[in-house]
Amino acid sequence: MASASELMLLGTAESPFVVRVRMALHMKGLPYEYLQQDLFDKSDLLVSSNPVHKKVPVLIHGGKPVLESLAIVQYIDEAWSGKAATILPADPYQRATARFWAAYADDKLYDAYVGINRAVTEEGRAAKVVETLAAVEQLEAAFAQSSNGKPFFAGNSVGFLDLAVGCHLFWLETMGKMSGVEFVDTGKTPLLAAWAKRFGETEPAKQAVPELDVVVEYAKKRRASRAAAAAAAAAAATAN
Ligand SMILES: N[C@@H](CCC(=O)N[C@@H](CS)C(=O)NCC(=O)O)C(=O)O
Repeated sequence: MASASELMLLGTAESPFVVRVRMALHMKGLPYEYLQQDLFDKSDLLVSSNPVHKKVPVLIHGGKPVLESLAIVQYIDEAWSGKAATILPADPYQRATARFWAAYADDKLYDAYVGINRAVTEEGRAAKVVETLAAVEQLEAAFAQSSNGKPFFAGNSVGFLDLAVGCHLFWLETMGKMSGVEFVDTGKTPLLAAWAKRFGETEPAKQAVPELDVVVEYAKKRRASRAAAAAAAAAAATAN
């Protein structure tokens, strides 16, 4: 049994990758100490624990850092295998498929929706909206295949892929609010829309997902600072 001092999580409230780990810790009923990080002024602990990427989340278990959110979720599942339900599927083929779609969510979906906020032109933003919608449509098909008519990606209860995709939902909602687009739409992606609602009502999601207004404010600030940096760079280029 872990104690909070034995298990520490370095994170930020708005990071989907941190939310994913918090949901896994909640599923296993593990107490932990949460250390909020400032990514604009990184702590010595963050830099020394993750010297390669200097990113959150970092899980520190008994003084040893565990890195990369998907690897951390798998570590939690394996290190506390006897505690609560398992997170990864038992079947090797299902595990491999779940890992494939988890990687898809991080590579394609995350990249697309984050790109909406990072774009500095309307054209760039529109292109990323299209990419996000396409990624969500792929995940609709993945849900149909993985859930096999059951309520969650993992079947009757929340599992690895639910956490892997579910941690991105609040950002899709945030980007949806800011762009006026319903990314997980009951008409176009009905299975995913019903799952998203169901997933949002589960305890792991309720415990870990931040308030939408807070995330919208955060995203607006990030967008404004990027726009200001792009304008300053353009002005400097004209002056030279
Ligand atoms: N693939 C990593 C992604 C982690 C990541 O991108 N974290 C962001 C916050 S959402 C971060 O720490 N960024 C700080 C930086 O890039 O300097 C994971 O799954 O853990």
